[in-house]
Amino acid sequence: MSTPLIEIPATQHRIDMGELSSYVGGQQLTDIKADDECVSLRWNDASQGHFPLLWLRDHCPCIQCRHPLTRERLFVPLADIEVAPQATLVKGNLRLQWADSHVSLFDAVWLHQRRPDNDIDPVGELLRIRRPWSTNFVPTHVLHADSMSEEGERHWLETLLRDGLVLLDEGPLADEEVSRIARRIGPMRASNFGARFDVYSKPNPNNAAYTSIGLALHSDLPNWRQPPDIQLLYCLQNDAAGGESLFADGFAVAEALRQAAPQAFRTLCETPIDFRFQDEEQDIGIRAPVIELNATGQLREIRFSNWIRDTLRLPFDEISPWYAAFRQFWQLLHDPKHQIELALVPGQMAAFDNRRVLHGRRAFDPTTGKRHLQGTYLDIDMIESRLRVLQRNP
Ligand SMILES: O=C(O)CCC(=O)C(=O)O
Ligand SMILES: [Fe+2]
Ligand SMILES: [Zn+2]
Repeated sequence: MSTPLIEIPATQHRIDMGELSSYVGGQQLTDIKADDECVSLRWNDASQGHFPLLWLRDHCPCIQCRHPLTRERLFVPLADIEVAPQATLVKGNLRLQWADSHVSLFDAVWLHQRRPDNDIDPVGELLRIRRPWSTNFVPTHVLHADSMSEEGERHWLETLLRDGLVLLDEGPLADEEVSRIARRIGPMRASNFGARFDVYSKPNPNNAAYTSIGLALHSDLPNWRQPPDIQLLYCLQNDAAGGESLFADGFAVAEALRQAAPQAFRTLCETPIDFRFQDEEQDIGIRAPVIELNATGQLREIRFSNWIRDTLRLPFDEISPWYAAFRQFWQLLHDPKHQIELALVPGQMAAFDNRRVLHGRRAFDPTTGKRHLQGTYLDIDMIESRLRVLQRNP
């Protein structure tokens, strides 16, 4: 893991304390040059950086430019800066005195990490590393007890981002443990099923999950504009016959579809369809494609749930091709080469990326025993946030 980004508050703190020595073990500045466009810096590891004047002025960490308590920016960069500041080295760090005599002190390591064209954000990097499942993918298991240490927590969250699925093993058989795990990371993302939901067969179900029927691979809440990013499913009881869990990497399978049947792939990307949930109190719907790409053609999200697909409202000529494309994607997803199956044991929790990895379960027989899962959702922002916080003390 690379060095975490040091933050403005840390810089500010050291500057306030008059400690302008560089971050322990970090780079120091050796050469500085300022003109009326930019400040050019060289560090003792021979790296260089060029910083436009307005960028530096905008990032001044002093307490007039950043709120001393909230650390948020106060300075507003509206006027261009066209006069070279006086630049001096102070114990390997940078001091700038601007034409209006405002003084900015910058930490050498802070600048090094943020030099233009060399932008790194270790957690951002991590998010870009999504490793598609191979055909013999086996999910990583982390012991619940290990996930309680900072290192173990980092490991399971990083695995979750990388693989889109991770299992926590041997947790307590305790009501609400899923909520405690979630809250360590961030607020639970509520939906029309509540912030924390129980999955067992209920007398008057408003959702297929609350019956004992099998659930084909699906994503949760594709009928929402912003479906939940991360789902946690914690097993408390599972001794009914059946009820095995199913998972497939929707992104890996969509890529396989793109290769094998490009026209079907395009149809699923380019055809918005309706998803809708209705019960006594709610009617939540959205029109969106099954496969969504970003501006550069990379996969952004899969929306897939056959039971909350609404009426297929398409022009006559598009209906048959859409069903054909859907069928091809369905068959690939449920191909044993892509779909994995496992039986959750009590005390075990699956965490998965609901917008990438599809989940399902085999039917179970409620007359043979009890099956009870507790679930909740989290925003991926909270996973990233937690990882950044954990990285502050590597
Ligand atoms: O019963 C299960 O294993 C999964 C239920 C489900 O799909 C859900 O709670 O979202
Ligand atoms: Fe589900
Ligand atoms: Zn300032």
